[in-house]
Amino acid sequence: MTRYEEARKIYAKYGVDTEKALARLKNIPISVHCWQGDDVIGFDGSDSLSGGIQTTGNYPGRATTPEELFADIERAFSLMSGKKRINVHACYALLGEDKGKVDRDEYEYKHFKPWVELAKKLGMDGVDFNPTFFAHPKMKDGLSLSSTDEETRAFWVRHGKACLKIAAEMGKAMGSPCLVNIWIPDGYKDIPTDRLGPRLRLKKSLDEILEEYDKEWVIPAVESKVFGIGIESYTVGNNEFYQNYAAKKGICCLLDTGHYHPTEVVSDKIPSLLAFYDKVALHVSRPVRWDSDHVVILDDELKEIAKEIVRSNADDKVIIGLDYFDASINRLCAWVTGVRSMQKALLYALLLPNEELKRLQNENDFTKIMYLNEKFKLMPVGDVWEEYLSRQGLSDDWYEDIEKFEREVIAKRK
Ligand code: RNT
Ligand code: ZN
Repeated sequence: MTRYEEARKIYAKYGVDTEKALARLKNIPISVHCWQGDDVIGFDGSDSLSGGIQTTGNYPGRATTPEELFADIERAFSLMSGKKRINVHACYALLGEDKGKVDRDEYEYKHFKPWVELAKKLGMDGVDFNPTFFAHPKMKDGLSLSSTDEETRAFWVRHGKACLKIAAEMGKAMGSPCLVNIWIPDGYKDIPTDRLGPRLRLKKSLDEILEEYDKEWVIPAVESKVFGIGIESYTVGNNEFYQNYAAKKGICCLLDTGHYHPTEVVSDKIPSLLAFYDKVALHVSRPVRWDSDHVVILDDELKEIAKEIVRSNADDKVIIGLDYFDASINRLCAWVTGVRSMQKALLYALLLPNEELKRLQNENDFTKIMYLNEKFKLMPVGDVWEEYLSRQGLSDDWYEDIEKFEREVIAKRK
């Protein structure tokens, strides 16, 4: 008997069907962020990051051209399993001869077509998109959509509108709706004297951006945050602002796991939002003491998030995207580790006796819940994971591939 067959029997004893879990896991898409590959720099002219977010580390071989980033993505994706999407930021426009001539408010689908072609070539499920409201000279005093300067505000509104148009084309081309996530860094380093004004300006800007968009192919979302580096005292787009905005507007909330207070968890927010929203989007990240965007690993909170998705039967409702950027280690390894960790967490959750656990809660039997929870921590989930990978021609021994790519490609970069 193989290890998988043995594991299957062990799980079956508790009424857990491993085959069902494997089939479900394969169909849960993960949107992989393009920005882990080049430390969030992009191709449209910026050479450093701003907006209160920061990459740390100097690992050699960062992709500095579209060719390099595409090659890295192709190699990294070859080590990832299941359904995947690519999440692209507007600063990753391939401007070609338009470079220096068109600004972010004039970007068009043609500047992103190569991304769609890459997604198709690699058999991806879809493409997601983000306007880039940072690392750009048109940010005025650190503000974009909430700027008091009408010219600045209008520029960023035009950027948002342009992105929604591009996203509609992306969605159509892929035959899968495109999530467009709006995150802005706007805020103040020190205590503001007007907290309402900037929020009203942001609301007005969002209304203008969302005036018109393709409802069939675009899913707009808004991402809140507590603070950024250098923007510690006040964030215009905080949680209350965006959650109310999204509810009133009938759009989606995006929860970034690094964007809440340290003891607050996103796992508990998912079912609360599902009670009101058709869809909830995630940026799965790993905050270490702050919104540090460490690589996602299989930790307790990731498992809790996965449990909420699985137990709410929200495979199609929770849009899982990753958002981290570690510049201190091999960037491909970072990518693959995050995707695999998310999937391992989902598999772990799928292999729990969820129906029984729910029944026990309703019967107030927390003694048995504790017993089962602890028991299932050491069940042979690893053997089921290996089976999942091997059915897709992959294995859990993938480090050599990374070493090979490091030797043959990364080490040769200037
Ligand atoms: C920043 C937000 C935002 C960015 C990306 C690059 O704190 O998490 O989502 O990380 O858009
Ligand atoms: Zn995020």
